[in-house]
Amino acid sequence: MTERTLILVKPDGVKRALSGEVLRRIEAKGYTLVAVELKHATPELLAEHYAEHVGKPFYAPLVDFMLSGPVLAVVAEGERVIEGFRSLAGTTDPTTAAPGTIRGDLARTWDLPVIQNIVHGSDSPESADREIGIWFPAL
Ligand SMILES: Nc1nc2c(ncn2[C@@H]2O[C@H](COP(=O)(O)OP(=O)(O)O)[C@@H](O)[C@H]2O)c(=O)[nH]1
Ligand SMILES: [Mg+2]
Repeated sequence: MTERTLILVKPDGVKRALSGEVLRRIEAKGYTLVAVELKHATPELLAEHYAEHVGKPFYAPLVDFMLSGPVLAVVAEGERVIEGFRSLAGTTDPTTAAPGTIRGDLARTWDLPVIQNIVHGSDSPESADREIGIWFPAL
């Protein structure tokens, strides 16, 4: 079943010039790019995007981090792309993310309390629909 997912190259990835590397891995896996746009988040947009995390101890540092520079917003399409991209991304903590994954290969902890892990990927079809609507309302 073909589906779509929302991927973000977070400000750390854009600053470190890894946007192309992330796009390369998405395409090399065989997924199709549907939309790619450099955007600046806002506090309001992030409160929607990270609704499940509002109020958690790491929410404020996470928002500061996500506002610290542009993000590359991407919609990718393919068979089971939601799970597939999460697998390409690796686990949340980049220190222990598996080598071979984007986070495992390219990210590490620089300055807590922010976990800088290069990418975001939707975690379910419901999240993907919701997040694509937030970042690309015209799609
Ligand atoms: N400092 C800190 N940041 C976190 C923590 N958990 C999550 N984050 C950050 O918040 C983002 C969203 O968290 P989550 O949805 O759980 O992880 P993801 O789906 O793997 O990105 C993560 O990618 C991290 O950047 C935490 O325990 N501490
Ligand atoms: Mg998540």
